[in-house]
Amino acid sequence: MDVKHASCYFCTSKGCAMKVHVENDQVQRVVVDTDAPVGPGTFCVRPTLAKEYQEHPFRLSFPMKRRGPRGADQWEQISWDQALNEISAKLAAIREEYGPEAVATSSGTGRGAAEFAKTRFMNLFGSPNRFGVISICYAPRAMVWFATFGGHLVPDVRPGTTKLNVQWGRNAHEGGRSSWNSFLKAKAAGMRTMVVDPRCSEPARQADCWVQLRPGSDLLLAMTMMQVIVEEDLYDKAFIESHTVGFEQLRSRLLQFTPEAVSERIGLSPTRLREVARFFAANQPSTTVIGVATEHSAPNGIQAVRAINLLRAICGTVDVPGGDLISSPCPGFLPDVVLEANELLTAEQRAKQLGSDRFRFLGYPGWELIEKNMRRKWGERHSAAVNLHSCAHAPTVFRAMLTGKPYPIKAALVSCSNPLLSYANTHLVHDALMATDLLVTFDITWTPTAQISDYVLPAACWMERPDMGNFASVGGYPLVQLGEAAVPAVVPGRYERLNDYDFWRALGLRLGQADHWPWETFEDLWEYRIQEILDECGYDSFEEFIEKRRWVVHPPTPGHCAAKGGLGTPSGKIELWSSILEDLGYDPLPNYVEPDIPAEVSRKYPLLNISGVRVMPYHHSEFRHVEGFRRQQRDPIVELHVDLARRKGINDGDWVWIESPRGRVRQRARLSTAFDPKCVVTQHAWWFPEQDGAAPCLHGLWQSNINVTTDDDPDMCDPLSGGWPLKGEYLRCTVSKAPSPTETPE
Ligand SMILES: Nc1nc2c(c(=O)[nH]1)N[C@H]1C(S)=C(S)[C@@H](COP(=O)(O)OP(=O)(O)OC[C@H]3O[C@@H](n4cnc5c(=O)[nH]c(N)nc54)[C@H](O)[C@@H]3O)O[C@H]1N2
Ligand SMILES: Nc1nc2c(c(=O)[nH]1)N[C@H]1C(S)=C(S)[C@@H](COP(=O)(O)OP(=O)(O)OC[C@H]3O[C@@H](n4cnc5c(=O)[nH]c(N)nc54)[C@H](O)[C@@H]3O)O[C@H]1N2
Ligand SMILES: [Mo]
Repeated sequence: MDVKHASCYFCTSKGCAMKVHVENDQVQRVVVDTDAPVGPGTFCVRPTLAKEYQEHPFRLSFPMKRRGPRGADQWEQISWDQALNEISAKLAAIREEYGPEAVATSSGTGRGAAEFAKTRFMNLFGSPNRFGVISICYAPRAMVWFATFGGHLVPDVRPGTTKLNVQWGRNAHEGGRSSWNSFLKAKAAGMRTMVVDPRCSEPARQADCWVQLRPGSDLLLAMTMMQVIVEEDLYDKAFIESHTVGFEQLRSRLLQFTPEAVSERIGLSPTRLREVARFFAANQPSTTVIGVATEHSAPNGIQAVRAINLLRAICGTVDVPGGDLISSPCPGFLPDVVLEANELLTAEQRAKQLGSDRFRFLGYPGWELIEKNMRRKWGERHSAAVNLHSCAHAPTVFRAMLTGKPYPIKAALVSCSNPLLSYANTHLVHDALMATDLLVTFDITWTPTAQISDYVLPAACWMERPDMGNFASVGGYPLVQLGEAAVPAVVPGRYERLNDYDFWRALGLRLGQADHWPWETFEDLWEYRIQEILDECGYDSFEEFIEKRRWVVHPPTPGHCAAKGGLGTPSGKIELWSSILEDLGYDPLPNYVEPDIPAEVSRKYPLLNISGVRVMPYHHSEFRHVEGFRRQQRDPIVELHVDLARRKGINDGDWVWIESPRGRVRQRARLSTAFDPKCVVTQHAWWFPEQDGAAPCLHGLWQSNINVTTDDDPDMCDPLSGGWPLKGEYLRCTVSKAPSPTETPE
């Protein structure tokens, strides 16, 4: 039996090192490589289910072309050549008639390190309309770092130095097993812990300080903590003096955020707010991880992220040992940004990116300002990749598909994403995708989105391709941790899959891009990216690197603030007052925007829906088809406070309607006392592969998928990122007892 070293992509962007035991090109067993710098330790159950996943009959194995009307679940198996020839001919015709911008791509949470290839394809094709969930996940948080600190922040959890570990709107217990590992280690090493969460999550339960705020009030909390810290003289004057700009403006802004002024909206007493601020200030240096809940809390999401970062800055815990360090690119490695061919998309085409006139921070306007400064600090090989830091605004793209305004979007290429489950307002997304002339889904398994597509193409999974964690390519941590394909992507007669890189290249070759894809295989590409590292180690090839080394790590170091030229921001300092936001026409300091909710809506839908809390072992919409995963949780769960449940006559295990102005779905009740009775906690991305694939069922798409109830009205989106509300004041609902879906499928 062979042991292959692969990079796991069962979840977001981690690329944990795995040992895959293989016999006759078949996976036998997968175990975590505990020697690697990054891994889940012993916490992750997913590797034990890898074999079942890789071999599953629900996987896509050959290209499929629709027969009959869209959604009829009638398919013809075709060859890759036929599929790619027909799709590229259609794309060329659309480009001819409507312009390249009429072709859009959808991206998900970043599955594998080939998103740069999609961007390269689109830049060469001439379209700026790559849209994706990056509008609501990680990218805006990182853009705030870039605008404020000129680089990524990474926690330097250092026993003996770090005093406090903060998890702000983050539940590493379910969502990130490697960070859960480090949370436990921090506790064991005697550090204090603080968790900011409306819900008593597992980290909150174990924390020294749990701050139970009202959903969506993070900006107010961070601002009032700063107000107290400044008023009580608990901030780091020397650090502010030497390394920041805009403190006086910030100080004036803080005056309106006294604990008394914000107490009611946060749901904590002024005394408690002062206690929390003092606890934070007294325990420095600290490290803070900010979770996705902030980005999901329009309209105050991205400015909340700013406020939390300013809080760290005024306490002097950035760029110092035991605090949050500013991360540099990995020496010798070519990051995504140099492979994206960004220079080939003209200014004229960039200006057409949908939604970027309104949501400028995450469109080209914001990216171009940031990129200029990142380049000054870090050179060509900085980590502000376009695929992760600039995109079209998905809700605006969907509306263009439906209305042809401001111009038509005729084709959508979907890969690494499942739009019918992951974007808000599923009815609108469904109608928009149905309105296109060409819909292609390139995925690992059948999905509801695949079911309404014209072409459904089989993607290689992580065991079938070489890959690397996103750290040094976009994630900003100077770690290259590579893996090889454990089994082939093509086994004649059994399956013919392509990895994402090969797919975009193959499409590009058919659309006049032949000069721009010199790397024939994904392995060639990796070899090119690590050539300097290979030279330094004296290795000849990618294969030799895998055999002898597999990872290179250069841990970040402190001292960038004081370095010559300073930081990668316009002033070279930490920008408390952001000149980039000012240039984009935004408030350069965090400010609170009052959510605009009609009285009738808040009366009819009084509950705040915390949608999409993570649960192991699922990852968004994935794995529902794998019995080994499903056995661990069969049905979608809505958590209800016992008082609310009692009032509504709902018992533990009952099915429950969750209803909003957009629609209603059913999940099963689990009663709890871990949060305020005005909140409900729902799971997202549920569908049922065992149900009929044909429309209207689409594998149970409409039964429990919480995004049937969420909204993506651009007026509700975050003014900076365009992120749609998935938590916070704008996501309201009501609940009632429902019949079981098996009795009344509706
Ligand atoms: N209501 C609500 N909605 C949410 C959230 C929430 O909290 N609440 N969370 C949001 C967040 S943060 C995110 S990141 C998004 C996630 O949104 P998505 O990333 O769209 O997640 P999935 O819906 O699971 O879709 C991923 C698809 O990619 C496929 N896939 C996996 N790996 C590969 C690969 O290597 N190649 C190819 N071609 N395909 C692959 C999977 O099989 C799956 O069908 O959901 C968002 N949606
Ligand atoms: N098992 C599993 N793990 C995953 C994923 C998955 O689908 N499944 N998805 C991955 C992805 S793409 C992402 S983005 C991450 C997300 O992971 P996290 O960033 O940890 O996000 P969540 O788990 O959605 O929420 C974390 C906590 O935020 C709290 N919260 C809700 N609203 C608010 C609020 O307004 N303010 C504050 N401060 N807290 C709030 C919730 O109660 C929850 O406990 O998880 C990743 N890991
Ligand atoms: Mo995410």
